[in-house]
Amino acid sequence: MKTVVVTDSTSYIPKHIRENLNIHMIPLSVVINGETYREEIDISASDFYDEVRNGQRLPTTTQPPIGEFEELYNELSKEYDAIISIHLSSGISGTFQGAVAAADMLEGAKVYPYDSEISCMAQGFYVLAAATMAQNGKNPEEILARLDDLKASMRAYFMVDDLSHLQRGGRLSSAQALIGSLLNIKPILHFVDKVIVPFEKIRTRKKAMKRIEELLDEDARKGQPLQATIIHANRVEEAASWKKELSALYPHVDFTISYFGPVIGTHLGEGAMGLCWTKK
Ligand code: MYR
Repeated sequence: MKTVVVTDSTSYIPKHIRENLNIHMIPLSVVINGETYREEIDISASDFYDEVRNGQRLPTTTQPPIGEFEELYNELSKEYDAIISIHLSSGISGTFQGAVAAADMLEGAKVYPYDSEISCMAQGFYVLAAATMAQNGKNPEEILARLDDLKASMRAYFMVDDLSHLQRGGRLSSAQALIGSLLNIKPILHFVDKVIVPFEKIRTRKKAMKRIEELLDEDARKGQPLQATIIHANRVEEAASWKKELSALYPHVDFTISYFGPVIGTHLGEGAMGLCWTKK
């Protein structure tokens, strides 16, 4: 049984890693001043933040057309028996539904669409695990079981500098009144049942980061080896210094730095910062 892994651009896995692990990527796009850019292909994260910082019109995002899934699945079905297709949460994008629709139409290989129920490098952890297992000849059932196992211990908390991006894009699942009460503070956000909800109201960015550290501490102190990623929206230095601090405190946690690319950055805004972890 030959298995291959597909994901979308919002897992933000660097190209050389995708190539090494034979991960196929379908891009979502951002629309800036009427121009459509496929992220990770036509526009980089830093160019995106530069472009929109001074732009007149705010960007929007689009999911990949179903035809792109069909085309890629058809191509892969010539060589592989099974395709595991891992996508950002179906509660925030129609991308997963696109994968499901294209999978239903495919003849030949069997497609297993997998709803990560999250996005960014947290989703990337699933993709990397699945691709490594596929390369080692594991079958789809074993791979999906491992993904569910990782999902059970996945934690992801993030904060934004300016909540109006999430509000404008309609991706914050809360009553309007609650959103109003959050606008002048730095709430910690997380995913519950595939959608983004406030986790705790915190007044300042520094306190929010400390609180996220406490949440990591609760899991890290159990001693189990963890993999963690700091995700930033154009805050390279702040992310690096947070990583240094956390790595010294938790030597048994494997920390990496990742980023909120153009599509997710459209909804979170520049300056967003997050920390995700799961068992290894
Ligand atoms: C689309 O147009 O289909 C894409 C919509 C993307 C919405 C993104 C909302 C923010 C997600 C934050 C992820 C944080 C992960 C740790």
